[in-house]
Amino acid sequence: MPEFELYNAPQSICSHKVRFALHAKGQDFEEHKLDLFSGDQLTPAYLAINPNGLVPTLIHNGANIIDSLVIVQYLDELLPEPSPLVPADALARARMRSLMAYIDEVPTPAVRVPSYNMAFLVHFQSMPEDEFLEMANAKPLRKEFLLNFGRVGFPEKAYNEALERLARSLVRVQAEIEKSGGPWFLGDAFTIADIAMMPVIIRLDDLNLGQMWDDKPEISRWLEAIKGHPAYSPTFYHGSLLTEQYAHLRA
Ligand SMILES: N[C@@H](CCC(=O)N[C@@H](CS)C(=O)NCC(=O)O)C(=O)O
Repeated sequence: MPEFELYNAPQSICSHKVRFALHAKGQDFEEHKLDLFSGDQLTPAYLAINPNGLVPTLIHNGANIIDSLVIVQYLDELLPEPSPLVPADALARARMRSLMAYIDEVPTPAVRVPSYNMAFLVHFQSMPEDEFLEMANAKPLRKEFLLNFGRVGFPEKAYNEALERLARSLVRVQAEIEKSGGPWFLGDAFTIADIAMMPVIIRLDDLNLGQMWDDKPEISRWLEAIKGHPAYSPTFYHGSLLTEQYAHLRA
């Protein structure tokens, strides 16, 4: 049995965080890819290791750990050297965690709205109503989210609100980089706060919304630094970006 197994999905933003952390740690793992549109995350066998019915789940020596940022923190506690992902100073650690909490509360849920409307809608549009309701009702955490999405997409008001929240998040992280002097959110040290925001910015870029930070060179530089990190390429293997699957996004 491999020491680490990761149940995840190639395009899932939460999976990106864990894959990035595993690669940043130089840790081998066996990857299991779930098809989230076929409901692989809702089978009894998967719910037994992740009762939230979401990816990712890390299995370490047979024990399951769920929730992406919990997993990343677990990996860092287990494998702190040579490149710890948390600052040594307690105050800096608190600042990192405040930022992680903000990212988990504001931009991470918000980016799901354009993702679903612009890319994932095609999976649901042609689904018969009873099949759609059955899938939505089976979701332990995302039932209401999917029902609100329907098979037609989130309404314009919800879409605009999500983009507005994302725009405010960009202002917030730009301010963090300015305050710390960069290149990372907390200055010289690359931390879990950077990993938390990384898939949100990559997703916006992937959805052709990169113009949202045209006036924020700090974010462009941060994104270039992320793309230059050795963990980036193995994390974003072919098929991890939406533009690699959905031709209409490549326009
Ligand atoms: N807080 C969780 C959220 C996980 C999550 O939302 N995963 C999404 C993919 S990014 C998922 O599994 N979606 C499947 C579904 O909605 O049924 C984490 O960070 O791991």
